[in-house]
Amino acid sequence: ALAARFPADFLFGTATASFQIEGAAQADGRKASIWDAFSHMPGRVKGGDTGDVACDHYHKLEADLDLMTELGVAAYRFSIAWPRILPDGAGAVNETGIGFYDRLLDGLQSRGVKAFATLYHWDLPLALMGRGGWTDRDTARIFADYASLVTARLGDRLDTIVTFNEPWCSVYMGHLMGVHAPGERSIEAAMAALHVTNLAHGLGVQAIRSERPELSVGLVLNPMSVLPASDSAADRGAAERANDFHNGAFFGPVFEGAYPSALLDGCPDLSRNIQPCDLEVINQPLDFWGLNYYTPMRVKDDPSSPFPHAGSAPPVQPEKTDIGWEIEPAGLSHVVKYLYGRYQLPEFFITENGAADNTEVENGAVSDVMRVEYLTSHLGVAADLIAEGYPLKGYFAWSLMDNFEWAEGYSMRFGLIHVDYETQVRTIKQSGHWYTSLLAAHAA
Ligand code: GCO
Repeated sequence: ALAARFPADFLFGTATASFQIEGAAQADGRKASIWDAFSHMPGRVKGGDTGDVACDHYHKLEADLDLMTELGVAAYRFSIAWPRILPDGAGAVNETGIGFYDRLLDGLQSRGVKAFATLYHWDLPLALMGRGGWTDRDTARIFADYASLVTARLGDRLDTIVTFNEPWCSVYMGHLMGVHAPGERSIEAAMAALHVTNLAHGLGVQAIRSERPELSVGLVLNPMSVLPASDSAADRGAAERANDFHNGAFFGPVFEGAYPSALLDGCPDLSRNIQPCDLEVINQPLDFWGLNYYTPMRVKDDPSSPFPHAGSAPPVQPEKTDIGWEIEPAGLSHVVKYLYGRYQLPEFFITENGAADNTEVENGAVSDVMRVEYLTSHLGVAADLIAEGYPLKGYFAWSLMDNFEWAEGYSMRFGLIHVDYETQVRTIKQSGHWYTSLLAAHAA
């Protein structure tokens, strides 16, 4: 059975992010983040959806914690809304905002659920955007102050802390592709944001460690599982460059203290952001890292496009999730093997994995069979990786409940629990019940 393939101390959990679930956008002193601003701009988010109410988790905290108990998860991965506790990004602390996370952590502790916190899951205080946001070097220092504050005030009840969630998305989707906040489309901005984000990670780790040296610190990345469209030398070259651009841009500085030379050559805007000693700061030893995996990236050589000169190639597997992403569990083992072959990495958790399956409630139940199959096949690969000796310590299903799926708004449902956005009624889906049985079998 699947459950028996995971060691006794393997952690099973679920994950969420503040902006995607909390709502209460103006409650108790919270101010706007770049995602509040972006989602309120016409045409940015499908259906004009915003995070104003989301799952109203801010007001439904206790009931949502009880749902975690009902699911039987051993760990919960969530993020802290920076603009809730430091509404202007820096300066005055909003005690009511901290109070929310106090209640969350106390609630997890009393239920025996481990707390995995992320400092930054994309909700930059809007006040900091006025100074350039992630393209402004000062933001890295300000982030470190925020990291110190959280560690000092909440760190005693955290099992782990993570600086950034998927900086690939906040850097490239936010500054190069323009589909996420702040919606910029510029390689110059993206290269500045890349370096400032990496620097903020390094300064953040230092700040956390000086506040609470015993706290386990990590970084959550969404490395691309880059698969060449063919075996030709040209497509394999494209895959290598795509690895440098999408993965090396983060793994290089964080784990080796250097950007890939092909990236420095291919994106000359990067170098001018780098100051002496930055790479030493970025290259902090980490206790663990988190891997988010959904789908592979297939590439073919495309000399006419900008660096990394890699065009996207069509999917190979016929099945897709409702968001249109190819279902390819082998991509998970591919990326893990590639990364552990290429870098010196500490132990890791799968911090996100899941499927958009928009099955609705019918007669009080949600038969999300595709999600169950998706989770089963990917957990099978996770178990194979453990059997092969990779240091995988836990798995977090994305997501605890349906939520604000960024540019897709509420149209894409990733939850183990269904949310009716009209009534805020929660219904545990078939996948949720399936996860509960898996966890029970594992505990036994
Ligand atoms: C993340 C993710 C989540 C998404 C999930 C499905 O990057 O951590 O973007 O916030 O909801 O990946 O797309």
